[in-house]
Amino acid sequence: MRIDRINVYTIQLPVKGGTYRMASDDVGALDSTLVQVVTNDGLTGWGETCPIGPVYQPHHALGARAAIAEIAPGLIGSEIASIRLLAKRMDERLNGHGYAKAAFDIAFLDLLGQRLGVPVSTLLGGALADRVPAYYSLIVGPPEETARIAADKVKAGYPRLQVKISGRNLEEDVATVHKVWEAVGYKARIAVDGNRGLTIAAAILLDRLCQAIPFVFEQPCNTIDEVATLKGRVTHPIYLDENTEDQNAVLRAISLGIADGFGFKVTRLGGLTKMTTVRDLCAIRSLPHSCDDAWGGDIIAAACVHLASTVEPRRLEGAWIAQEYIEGHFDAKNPILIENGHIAVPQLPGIGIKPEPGMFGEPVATYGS
Ligand code: 0XW
Ligand code: MG
Repeated sequence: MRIDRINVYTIQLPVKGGTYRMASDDVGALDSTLVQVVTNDGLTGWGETCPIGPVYQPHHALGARAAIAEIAPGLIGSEIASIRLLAKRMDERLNGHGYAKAAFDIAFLDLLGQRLGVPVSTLLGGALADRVPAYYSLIVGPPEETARIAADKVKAGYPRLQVKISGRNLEEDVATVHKVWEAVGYKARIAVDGNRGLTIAAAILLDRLCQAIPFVFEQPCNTIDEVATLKGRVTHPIYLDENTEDQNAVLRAISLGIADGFGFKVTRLGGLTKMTTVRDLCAIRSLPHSCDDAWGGDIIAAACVHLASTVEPRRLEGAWIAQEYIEGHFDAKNPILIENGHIAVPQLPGIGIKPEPGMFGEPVATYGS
């Protein structure tokens, strides 16, 4: 099975409700990039990468497409057999840019799964469950309203909530955390996500002012070094998200003991294959983590769910997919759906998503024949 052609498509994914608000940025529509890898024996594999705007991480949609333009010509004619060899080939074309390579990694696993007749979860080591928990992300908003949505989402079955804070005064952040806790109590696990926005001082004060509330503190400050200084000065467990820019950052955070868990993004870590390494490092140290991406449609959602199904359930902080914030699906027959706060793991061979023909329009780039 050799690669004959690579088509690159784009789709705009507008945010339901208008704005997704985080400390680091407000976004209104996300620009997703899809790669379609066509083989000489007529199989088609799909991958996707969709940064949540250009500010959240050092990634952006045009950057992904520029990186794909460097990589794609060198992949034409390659055998889809060894994922490692394909990764090596991509590294020989371009240094870094894992978030673009991730789209290819997903497409290669999709093809290999179809060829072998197994779902991608099997290629990642094997599923431990046939459905995985999701979590709901509450955007930065007024305390009362945030608490009301939190209570609704718990009623809808979500076992975990992420409360976004920062980018405003401390009083509102503290009030939001208290109101959400009063509204949901122990009915859901809570993460409080600063999205890099708090100073060290503000993180310490928020920790003290919410002392009795059980939550994990996600990416409170901008850098790994700032977050490291919080260790021993705050009482809430600390999770890293944005700072885990690659596998090495995860290894460093684990070995320095500065993270109690992680919010992982599949494309930021360079794809599903690279994620299996950090997943296993976390298993060695009993560290919890989520299986998310920053944004994206059903292909990214499926990738997150396949990966999440391979994580020991007691350490799985859920899969975050953008479904609650976007309209429609790529594959009407097999959409990735959150039901009762959980997501069924696709059982079809490959990634389990076949976008409707023509739904992305004409390719923005084509490589090969
Ligand atoms: C909740 N998310 C997974 C979606 C947005 O990309 C932000 C992100 C996070 O945890 O920071
Ligand atoms: Mg986060």
